Amino acid sequence: MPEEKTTEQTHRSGFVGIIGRPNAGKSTLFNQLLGQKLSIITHKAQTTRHRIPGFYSDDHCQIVFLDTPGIIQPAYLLQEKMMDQVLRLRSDADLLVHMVDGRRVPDPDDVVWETLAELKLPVILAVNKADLLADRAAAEEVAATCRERFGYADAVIMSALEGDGIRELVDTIRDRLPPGPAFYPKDQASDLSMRFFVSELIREQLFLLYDKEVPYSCTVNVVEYREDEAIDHIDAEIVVSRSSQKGIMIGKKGAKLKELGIRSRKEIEQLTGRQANLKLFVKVREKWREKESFLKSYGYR
Ligand SMILES: Nc1nc2c(ncn2[C@@H]2O[C@H](COP(=O)(O)OP(=O)(O)OP(=O)(O)O)[C@@H](O)[C@H]2O)c(=O)[nH]1
Ligand SMILES: [Mg+2]
Repeated sequence: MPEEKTTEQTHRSGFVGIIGRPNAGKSTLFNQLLGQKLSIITHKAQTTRHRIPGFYSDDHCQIVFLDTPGIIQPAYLLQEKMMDQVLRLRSDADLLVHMVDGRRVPDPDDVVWETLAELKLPVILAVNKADLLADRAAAEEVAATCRERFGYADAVIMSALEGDGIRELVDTIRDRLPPGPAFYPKDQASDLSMRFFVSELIREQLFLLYDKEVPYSCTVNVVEYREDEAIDHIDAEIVVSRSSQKGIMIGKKGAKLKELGIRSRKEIEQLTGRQANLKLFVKVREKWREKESFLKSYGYR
């Protein structure tokens, strides 16, 4: 039987927030859905700090996925801003995907359940990291436990890392979206600037290269982005929150900062497909994570 043709009346579109505890695999899923690396991924918790839109388009639908920071109980203003990005979904999203690391179902008193209730939207459960579970039955058991704690509209078992279950998830989402036209041209992937993606790639390498609390005390700010014919000239500040962190950032004879620059440049060149001349500077902004004006100027609104 020929596939039913999508018409203006049957085309679907909507906004879908991806939420869950830190490290559940939200950004891994987001990138898999979009077929490209828009969000940064590390093995460390609280990698994502912003709400990042990514546009999934096919002949039948357009889904604006919103990657979000992991849900936590905020301890300082930056974390409050991160949680605002999640709570804002209440008015901006049609539907949520709640991603759970199959090995770590949140406890009944976890802030995640409260947040889900607060958002008042239909939620699809995604039991992730199925590749690390014994078998399908173990994943089904995780889904059943989650369903005792929240009234999900549907559930999917997946491995975002291996790309398993992605198709099923997209089909499940599409069936629940309202009819409507595309919001963006179908070949567009996001509406954030190249400056933003570049600063994120540097932050990713920073998370991977530095230990303990240092990555959590830093942000990256692209201050100059100039395209020449053959090469992009990019200047970026690494902002730290204490003067003692400046030395750690730079390392002996500047070796650590140099390494960060080399690794970041490779990632940036892969994203842009162009040569990059990247310069990094370290700047101390005492307690920037707790100050509204700094947060605002570094894009944490
Ligand atoms: N084995 C396995 N690892 C996964 C899977 N999905 C994600 N990971 C890993 O889990 C870690 C966290 O992944 P992220 O995608 O950054 O998780 P996140 O939920 O976006 O984390 P935050 O941004 O910190 O909230 C990374 O090391 C991923 O490679 C999966 O399906 N299987
Ligand atoms: Mg993330």
